[in-house]
Amino acid sequence: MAYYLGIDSSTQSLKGLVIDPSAGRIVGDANVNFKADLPQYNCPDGVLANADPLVKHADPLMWLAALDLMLARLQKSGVAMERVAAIGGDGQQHGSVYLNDTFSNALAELRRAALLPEQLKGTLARSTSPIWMDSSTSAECRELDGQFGARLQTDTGSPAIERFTGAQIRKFAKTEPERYAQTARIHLVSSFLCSVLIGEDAPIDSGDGAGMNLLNLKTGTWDADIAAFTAPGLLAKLPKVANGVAGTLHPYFEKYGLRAGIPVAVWTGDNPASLVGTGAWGAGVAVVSLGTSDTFFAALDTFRTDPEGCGHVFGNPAGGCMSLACFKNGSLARDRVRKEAGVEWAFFDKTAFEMTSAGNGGGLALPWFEAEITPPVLTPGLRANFDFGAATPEVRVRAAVEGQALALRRHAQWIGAFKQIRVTGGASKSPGIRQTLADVFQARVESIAVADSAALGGAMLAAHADGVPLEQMTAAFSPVTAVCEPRPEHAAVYDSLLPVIGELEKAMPKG
Ligand code: XUL
Repeated sequence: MAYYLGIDSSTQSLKGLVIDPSAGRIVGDANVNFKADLPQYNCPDGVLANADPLVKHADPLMWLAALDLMLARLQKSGVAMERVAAIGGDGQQHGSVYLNDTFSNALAELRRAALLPEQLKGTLARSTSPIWMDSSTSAECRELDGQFGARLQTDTGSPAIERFTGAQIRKFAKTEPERYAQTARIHLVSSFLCSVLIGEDAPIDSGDGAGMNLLNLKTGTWDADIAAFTAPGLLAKLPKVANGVAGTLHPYFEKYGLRAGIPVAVWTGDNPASLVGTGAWGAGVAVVSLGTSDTFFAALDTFRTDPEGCGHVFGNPAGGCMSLACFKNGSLARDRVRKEAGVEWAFFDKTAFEMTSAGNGGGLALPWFEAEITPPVLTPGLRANFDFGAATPEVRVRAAVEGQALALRRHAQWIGAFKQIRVTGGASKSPGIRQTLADVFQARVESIAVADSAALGGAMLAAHADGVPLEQMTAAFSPVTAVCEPRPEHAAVYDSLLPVIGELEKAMPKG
């Protein structure tokens, strides 16, 4: 029966996952890690080195190289590529790619004999892409706020935010006007890679498009006034907004055994794709995704925005809207705490939590090694209400894990109170982290079988565009495989620590 391929282009890697919905089986996957597999692009954690800690760019050619390599690996693994009936996918949100007027022709003329980076190198109007980790656009955000005030949040779902594409485009147009003028098309990471697959400009979907401060969620289309103020002539440089099918697969990809002409679904952002892949696309279940960024998201029954201005509203690929709170200091911060404490991951799974007690005697930490997004804090540095450096490894680990969980709870309050939370992403494999989330939120924390819920969501959206019901795939691919029940005896200690984490967010780093 028909197979469907989902591709997830995330911060540190690019993955592919093939599903067979009629059998309810995952039939193949392949992964390209930027650090291990593509060191020549100098983006080991998905980011180019920069003297300014607020500037975070990546090389878009690396994403193309990863697409070639992932498809070659998938074919080599023995998956029946000719059975793939449609492709879907997602990209890390907010990142943008700047193309000149040769992009359309170069896409149409892709030759099987050469690889994507060498064929598309000349189409870049800007050699690097700002990504979601960038916080260098505060001046542009204040200008957008000054011009549009509260309308920015009520119409686009978010106030002006540093990593959002609108502020990034404005900074580029202001600081490099010539290269901006040479830019004929601006794509998101998602729509860029989707364009390459179909050999023509692909649309942007309402899930990822809402991460730009440019899409009016009330009209479902670009907001002409905001676009005009953001940068000169911007509206003409943006692709269409659409959900559903983007186009059909370009013959270039026959070299990987795929059939040219199969439908390619409009790509979305990694969080909206994950909402689908975790089976949380209907109201009532929240998701905590513990990846390079930590995110908390859920489908929204009614459109509402975060009164504190930190959270976002995006389009839900299954219809309606979704909410999201995003924390920059996720897996890279946990890894640094682990390394500095000199422990293995097993310590996060169990040991640290056996050696300490819930609430850590009041000792909390926020491992903000990078400028934080939620709340927006531009001065990096670990915050703690005790002498973190002098503490034992188990106290440090619990302080950071509880600090991150309390911050998630604090900034998810506007989204709703959930009794059921589904977890995904690398760190969700840790029983210690899952139990902490269950106790802090006093909610049942559920794991699902597939770790890469974003790629799964991409594959499900491809199958959905081909007529397969989402309900059928959710039952088959997102069953709950493990549960952590909340322990009511710990509710009071975490309730009392919620204001403490709020105070810690306002503190300056020590040392
Ligand atoms: C969401 C966000 C991050 C990226 C990570 O707003 O910035 O979660 O999507 O890939």
